[in-house]
Amino acid sequence: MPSCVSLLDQNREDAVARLVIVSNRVPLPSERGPRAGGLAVALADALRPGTLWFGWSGRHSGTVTQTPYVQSADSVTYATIDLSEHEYRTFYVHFSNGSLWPLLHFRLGLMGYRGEDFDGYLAVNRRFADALKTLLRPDDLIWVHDYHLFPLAEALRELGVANRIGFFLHTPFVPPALLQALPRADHLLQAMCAYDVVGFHTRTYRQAFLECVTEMLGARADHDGRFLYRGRPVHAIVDPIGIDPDRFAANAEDSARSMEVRLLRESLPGSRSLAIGVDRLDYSKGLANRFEGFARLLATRPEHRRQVSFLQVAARSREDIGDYQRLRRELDRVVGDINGRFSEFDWVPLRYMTRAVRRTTLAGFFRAARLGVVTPLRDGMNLVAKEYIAAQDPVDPGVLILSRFAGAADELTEALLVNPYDSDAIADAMHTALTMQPVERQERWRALRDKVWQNTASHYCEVFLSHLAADEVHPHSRRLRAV
Ligand code: ADQ
Repeated sequence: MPSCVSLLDQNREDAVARLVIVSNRVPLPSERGPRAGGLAVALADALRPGTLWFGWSGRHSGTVTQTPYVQSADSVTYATIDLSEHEYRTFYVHFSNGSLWPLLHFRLGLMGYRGEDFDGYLAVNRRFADALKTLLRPDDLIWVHDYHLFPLAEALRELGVANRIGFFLHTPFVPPALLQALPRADHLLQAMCAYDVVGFHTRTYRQAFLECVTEMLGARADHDGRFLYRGRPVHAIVDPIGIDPDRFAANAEDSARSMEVRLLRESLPGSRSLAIGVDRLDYSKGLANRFEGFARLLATRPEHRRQVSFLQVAARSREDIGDYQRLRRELDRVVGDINGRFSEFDWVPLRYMTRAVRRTTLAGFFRAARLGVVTPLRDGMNLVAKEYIAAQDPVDPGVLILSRFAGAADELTEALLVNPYDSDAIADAMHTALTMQPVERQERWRALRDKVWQNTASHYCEVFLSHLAADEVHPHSRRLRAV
């Protein structure tokens, strides 16, 4: 499979186009330790030498400078800027994570909105554009990631940047009835039309975007997701993200011999099975509902008591945000209730850790688990589902329980699909998984394995960049109805 960079070489006749990745947070090489976050993980798998990665450093303070701070590692250049305290609050805490994140996960009840935060969001996008422009070359291909940066292309275009700019949304996209609940949503939607390519994980999200574009902006797309807005062609594509399954599978096999995995196995005496959940600590991940489902299993099918232990690894995230602090307190309470109710002196049903774990160790944990429980209430894709499949032992694979509201459910149809709001359904799926015969486990796993090895991180990258590099003079653009 060609790397991102070699692919760019093939598609550009003139010169080697440099790839410029822009995301809110930049995973700086100087930051050690495990990362919990799908974007960082997926792009790290696909990153190649020569790339420039630009974004926020993660620092926020009273004094900020406009000149990006530049560092390099493994032939990749990382350029970052700091945010002021005010920018951090308005752009990151309030608008990106207090308005857009809940909205895009269908949680209108959690969506806050203040005009000053929206203004702060636009201002930071303009500042990103100003700083990035100083680093750009005319033939760079610019690939922007996620909801923090919807207006970045518009800000770059205002500065005269004519490069090809693509955008990929890692969350779901919502239909017009929901999007319109956000004040000034039409401004955001118009800004998205300043990109040349706009990518989504699933057909459903792309369809929702195109419906918004039609209903709110009056533009009509062709069957391939192409439309014209104010004279500019835009191409909405479907490009499901994946992982590097070979590497993850190798990690899982290696780490099966590690101290951590040995200790984990030793903590499961006799025939006791392990169920595992691994998530960022986020209300979209449905952790309380998942734990209720496990409690229903223990309550309604007592034969599983002492026979299964649930390990939940929930890396703390966005701790400055009130909704996340409340979630943490709620989960502490739910876990305490369940363990108080069902524990025996030599068995604790639910083990709950709120920190990140090294990826290699996680891979070994996944391999040791008979059940992978991935039940978000909404999720753009969910890479943990794919990692769990990649980590399994082909001879004795475990069973994936997957929310039908994760983007991954579109592909991974041989998993046990559940409604994550239904604790009885989760309990039933756990029972089915715990009693499933090896032949059925193998059949399901083989089908899932093929899919995980098909849509990998490099394939995702290759598809997106081939559209970004090659769409330029697509014949369809000329036939589209102008708006
Ligand atoms: P996330 O919401 O961060 O990503 P996800 O896709 O599950 O969700 O990726 C999480 C990544 O972080 C996985 O690689 C996982 O192994 C790792 N991780 C999670 N918890 C961890 C822990 N405790 N310790 C160590 N590592 C941990 C967003 C969207 C998703 C979308 C991705 C990629 O919300 O829907 O799949 O981007 O597009």
